[in-house]
Amino acid sequence: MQYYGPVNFLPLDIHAWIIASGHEVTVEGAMLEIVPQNPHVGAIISGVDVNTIGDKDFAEIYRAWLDHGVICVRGQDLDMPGFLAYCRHFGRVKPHLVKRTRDADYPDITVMGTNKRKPDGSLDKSVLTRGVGWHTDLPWDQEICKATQLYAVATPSRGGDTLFTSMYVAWDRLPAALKERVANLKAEFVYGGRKKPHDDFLTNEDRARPPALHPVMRTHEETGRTSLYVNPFHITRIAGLADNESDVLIEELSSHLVHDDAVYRHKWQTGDIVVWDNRCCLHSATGDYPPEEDRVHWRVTIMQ
Ligand SMILES: O=C(O)CCC(=O)C(=O)O
Ligand SMILES: [Fe+2]
Repeated sequence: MQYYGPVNFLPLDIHAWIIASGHEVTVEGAMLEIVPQNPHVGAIISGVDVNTIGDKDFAEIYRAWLDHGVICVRGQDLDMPGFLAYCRHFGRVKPHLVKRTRDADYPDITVMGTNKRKPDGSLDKSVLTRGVGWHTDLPWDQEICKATQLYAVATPSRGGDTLFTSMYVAWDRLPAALKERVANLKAEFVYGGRKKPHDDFLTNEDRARPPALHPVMRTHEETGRTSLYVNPFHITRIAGLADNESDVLIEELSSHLVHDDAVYRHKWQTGDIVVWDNRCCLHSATGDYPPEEDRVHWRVTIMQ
């Protein structure tokens, strides 16, 4: 059987029948299928090869990304130049502050999950737990980091998922008094925050960087929506408050960040490209995969 038209416009029962009957579906024209994973955050996209993507398909992907905050484009076969070319559709790429995990030939790409063993053979936990804990990427940079894009090169047999949540939801559900209190406040961020996890990824010079200051309530440059911009991982203090007051407010805000019904858990498949919007989403690696198995991603940072 051949069906000529977009798969996602098929009535559900016909679609199910085509899949169940094992008939090949030939589709001409728009082939993108966008399947939301949660009412607030996350969508999975299939039916596109990003190596040869045209403007129309990219515009649809970009729109879906703004709408869902996080999208996964499934089943991609990329080399590093191809991945970078696709990333540049989203914006300007910037090499990550952590130099020791940059790829030697393509320093705009960070390679995550390799070199898990120290010279003495013991496990380097900082590699396994990189990204564990709710955070946005690069809030410690003065420039706003628009997006992070990960390409799955190797996926473990179990564990190693990534969690995402919406900071639009966190803002919308914040008690009115708290909204009013933080509306004009700014937060200070440094790499690793107060607890300094993963500090050993940095050079001394990087450790000495001054904190970056960003508004706690932010308006998204493209969607116009309001979100909460704090994370317990990288924040050091709320500017202008006494230490104790700042700590209490950080704790209070942190307790309002994650709502279970607004969490998307991404289960990786090799060939997935996942891109998230750091302006309105938090993410956390789960880090719970067998350490003897490979979980490798190429990672690119995209600035506003
Ligand atoms: O490995 C992951 O699941 C996410 C790691 C992370 O936080 C990042 O790449 O920014
Ligand atoms: Fe991250």
